[in-house]
Amino acid sequence: MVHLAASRYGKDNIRLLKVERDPENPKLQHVYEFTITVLLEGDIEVAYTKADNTPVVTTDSMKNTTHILAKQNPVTPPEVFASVLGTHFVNTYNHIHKSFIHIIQHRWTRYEVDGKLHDHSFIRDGAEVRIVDAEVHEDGKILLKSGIADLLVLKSTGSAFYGYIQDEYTTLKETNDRIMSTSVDATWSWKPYDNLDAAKAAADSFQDGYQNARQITLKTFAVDDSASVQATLYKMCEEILETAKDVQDVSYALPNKHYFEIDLSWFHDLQNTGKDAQVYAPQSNPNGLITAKVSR
Ligand code: AZA
Repeated sequence: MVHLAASRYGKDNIRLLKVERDPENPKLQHVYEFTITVLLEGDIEVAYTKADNTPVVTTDSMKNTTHILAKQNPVTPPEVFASVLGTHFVNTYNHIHKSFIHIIQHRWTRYEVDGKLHDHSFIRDGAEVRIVDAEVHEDGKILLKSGIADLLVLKSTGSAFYGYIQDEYTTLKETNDRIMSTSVDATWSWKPYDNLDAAKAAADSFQDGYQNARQITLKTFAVDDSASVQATLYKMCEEILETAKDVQDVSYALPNKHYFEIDLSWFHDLQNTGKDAQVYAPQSNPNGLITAKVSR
């Protein structure tokens, strides 16, 4: 005898771009581009087990709903829009008990023309994205996680790595000066919100939380005299938790993007290692992957 142990369904890769006209200056426009996933949970078992579509909110309707609510509501901060969208599904359909909204916000950064930020022109300055995950329960409770992904950084000095286990498997040389590079994937969880109004009231915290986490990540990466990716990661988490009081925990996943020194001494004794290292070999794989979650 088998049974449906878990089920959740919805629409993935819902894409939208919203233009908002600035209320103070009609010529000034703001743009927000999202890729959204909507998933629903509830009394939907018969759709799987009995071929009965009666309880099915179609995934096409989820896409339509996302577009309509984006037109009717502000879409920033994305934490609030995710909460609005998730709340809609659990409030509209009695048999839907939980909704899960994942938003990826793509970068469109206003750029300068003749020394002045342009009113309606933007540049995609990197692959970095802002992430939001909302889990909305039918009693109104909202669990939110925010994050940054694909933020690629590199420092050319200020990173060491020594003191690790030396045994018969070890070939890695200790170093007190190496290149450090990673693609930052950071997530921070907010304290639970009782309902949509409570999440809306925290809108400024979400914006500040994102700006602070990004700035702390970039600054700590640059200024920390790094003993390891692990040690630098922990300092980032500590500082975010110190700054954002409503954040419960912070997680990072940092791939260690290795750049290896190249020994060129075979060529007329050309010195290119240690203090003389200048030309490095970027490695694609394998790579280290350092992860942690730090809580209060
Ligand atoms: N942490 C680092 O920062 N660098 C490394 C590791 C590690 O665990 N292992 N090899 N290189």
